[in-house]
Amino acid sequence: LVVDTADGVIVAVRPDKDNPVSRGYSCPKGRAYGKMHSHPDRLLATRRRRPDGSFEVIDCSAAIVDIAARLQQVIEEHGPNAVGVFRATQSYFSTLTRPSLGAWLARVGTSKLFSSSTIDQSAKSIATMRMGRFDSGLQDVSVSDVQLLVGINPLVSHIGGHEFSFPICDPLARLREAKARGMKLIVVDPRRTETANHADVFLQALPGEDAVLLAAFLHVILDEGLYDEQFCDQYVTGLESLRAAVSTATPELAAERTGLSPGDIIAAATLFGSAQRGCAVTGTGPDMAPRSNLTEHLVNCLNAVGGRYLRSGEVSPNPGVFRPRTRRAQVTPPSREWESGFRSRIGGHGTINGELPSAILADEMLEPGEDRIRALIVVGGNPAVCLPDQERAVRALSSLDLLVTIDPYMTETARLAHYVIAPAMALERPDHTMAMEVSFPGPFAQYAEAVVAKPPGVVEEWEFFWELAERMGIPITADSIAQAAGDARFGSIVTEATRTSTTTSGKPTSETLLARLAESSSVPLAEIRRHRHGAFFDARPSLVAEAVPEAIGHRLDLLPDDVAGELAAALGGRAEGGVHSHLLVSRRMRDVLNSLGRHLGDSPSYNPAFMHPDDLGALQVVAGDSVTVTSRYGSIVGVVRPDPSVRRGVVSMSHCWGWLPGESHAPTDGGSNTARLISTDDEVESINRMPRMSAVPVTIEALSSPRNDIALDYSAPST
Ligand SMILES: Nc1nc2c(c(=O)[nH]1)N[C@H]1C(S)=C(S)[C@@H](COP(=O)(O)OP(=O)(O)OC[C@H]3O[C@@H](n4cnc5c(=O)[nH]c(N)nc54)[C@H](O)[C@@H]3O)O[C@H]1N2
Ligand SMILES: Nc1nc2c(c(=O)[nH]1)N[C@H]1C(S)=C(S)[C@@H](COP(=O)(O)OP(=O)(O)OC[C@H]3O[C@@H](n4cnc5c(=O)[nH]c(N)nc54)[C@H](O)[C@@H]3O)O[C@H]1N2
Ligand SMILES: [Mo]
Repeated sequence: LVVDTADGVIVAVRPDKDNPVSRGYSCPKGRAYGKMHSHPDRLLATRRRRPDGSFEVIDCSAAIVDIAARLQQVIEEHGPNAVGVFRATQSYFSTLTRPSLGAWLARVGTSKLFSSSTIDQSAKSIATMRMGRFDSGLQDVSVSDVQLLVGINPLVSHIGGHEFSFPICDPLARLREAKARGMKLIVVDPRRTETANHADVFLQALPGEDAVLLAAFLHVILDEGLYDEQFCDQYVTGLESLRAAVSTATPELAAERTGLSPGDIIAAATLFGSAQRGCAVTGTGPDMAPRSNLTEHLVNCLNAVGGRYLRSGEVSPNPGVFRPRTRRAQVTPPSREWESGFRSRIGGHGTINGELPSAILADEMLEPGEDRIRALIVVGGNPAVCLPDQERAVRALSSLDLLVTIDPYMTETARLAHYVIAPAMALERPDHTMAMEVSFPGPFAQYAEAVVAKPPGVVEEWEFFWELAERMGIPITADSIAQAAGDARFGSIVTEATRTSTTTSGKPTSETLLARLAESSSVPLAEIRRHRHGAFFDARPSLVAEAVPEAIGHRLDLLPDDVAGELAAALGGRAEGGVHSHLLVSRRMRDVLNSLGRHLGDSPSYNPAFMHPDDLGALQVVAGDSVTVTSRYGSIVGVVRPDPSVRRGVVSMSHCWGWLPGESHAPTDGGSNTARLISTDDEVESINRMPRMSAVPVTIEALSSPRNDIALDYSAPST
């Protein structure tokens, strides 16, 4: 982005034509950055909640002294596991945040780390840890003859990186380039999405049955011999068991489950299987629907039997810059992290990438017990609206001895907090691309100075953890932060050395810390800084290397026992959910990022219930009318909007909207919270306890007083 300033104030945010990744592309959320910084609702100082519920401004350092004392008391009385952290979307966008949090967590010694990823796409981690990973990476959109996209809409979501085939920037241009080369696009989605509009084959499947659909793809591909025998001989195990397991996954069965025709399923599977190169990828759709862990496993099986990975000697598109790595044509075997180490007292869950499942977070706060979470720090997230089962989540957040959130706005979560720390926003701090570099299409790096001065009352997230650690008598250091950044998960897991380091050093500046993290870079930071618009640092193309000797003989496990059981259950029957009229699916909206940006003025003021016009006709409602959307677990009001791109029988609504339970508003003022329709106990996946957050069975009924000018608590509609 290019930012214009006048007298130290942001006046415009524009795309950067000279940036080789974005090439002059920008998304509306990026262009809104200026507004987000200077919005009248922006917090410019820390707040503390008074006993009467109102908030007072307090000096940040004084707040940190209080918070440190209260945390120490909790730890003394109940141990470190009474302290929890929820880190979410905005903690990923500044390089120093997660490593400093990781270094602090290691010193505290708590295992209670939660994040948005276990209510997002952690099925991908489960699948990788159950099957193993081929380290060279997938044949992505830039080198493919075919792409199979299942429940992902990169043209709007900009979801990107090595797991997603698309880079995060300028997805439409990249798709067009690939299609001009002859790439065929297959899209599976209950909505004809912006991405599906470019598909050669669009399968408008009913949601929630992707596992059976993909099993049928495998059935066709293995039957017709459309797989890579040589690759399978060398790198997989379980091929014959998989073949037997999908023998009953006929195109007819998948057709019955998904509402597609057997012929269309066979044609799509054949197109995918007979292409030479290209992979299958998913987004949030299948990972939020039932059987998400199985679905991801079958996606990986499709890629594995086809050998859809880069081979040694091929160009490795993104070897990284700040975190350089050699990609190798070899298998990292299954790891099943959750089977050893810490177990949660709620549900007995192990960790996934060092984190516990967020579906147990509310119970971890509510259920009596010694290591009950009594103090929670929230970093860049809004758990009061994002956690499934909102009522329980808010009850839990309200029950804490100490809730601290670092957030530039007075969000629903902030209103429940004891302290709200006002952070510096993106344009007020220097940063580089270390944390994001896997999302770029090549070895891109950029360093950006702060564009405008940091307002006096705000701190960077890393400074908060630095000062907090110091006040708690467990200092963190530039070295320990760098170590946490050096971890494969960028700040999740921390080594023994970090845990025990006690040497204090003077507080660095952001610049020196960023430089410390860049010491492992393949290009000197000074050289990166010379390219103000960023650059690809690939003087010599990096090639995929041969396997290391220890990795020879490692194989991808196509059908571990637990997956076999899940597959048999999926083929045995639909993921039913009682009597219902529609299936609710998740979706992203263009101008908002989860709960962020709802109040900026340009974006819609609520999250419409998008439905097919014929479904609206059947309900005798018209655009703007209110309906109740009722699941087995809760009920909300939605304001309908006709959308012929949505399959009949499906309602598509975005998440992280709405108010706190009990607050009364017109449905068009702030929208409604779909998390109220979700259970964290029933219909959850094993291992990561992922709730059923898409393909949720709901009954839709017209409200007797359908106009939206009525004020009501949308949680308890008065029909
Ligand atoms: N503008 C904008 N961009 C965003 C976000 C945002 O809020 N706004 N959020 C960001 C975040 S946090 C994330 S995780 C990513 C997500 O990135 P994506 O996953 O690409 O986001 P969605 O638009 O929700 O796309 C999911 C698609 O899955 C479909 N779907 C739902 N259920 C099913 C199902 O059972 N089966 C199949 N096959 N499809 C299904 C939906 O119709 C939808 O089109 O986006 C990121 N980008
Ligand atoms: N029912 C249902 N629930 C869902 C989903 C769904 O599809 N359906 N999607 C799930 C997914 S994929 C995700 S990722 C989660 C999202 O859950 P969260 O990540 O918790 O939600 P966000 O709204 O992205 O929260 C980001 C917060 O960071 C704040 N923020 C903005 N800028 C900064 C900054 O510079 N520093 C700091 N510290 N904070 C900042 C914002 O004000 C906001 O409160 O929701 C999940 N929940
Ligand atoms: Mo997400």
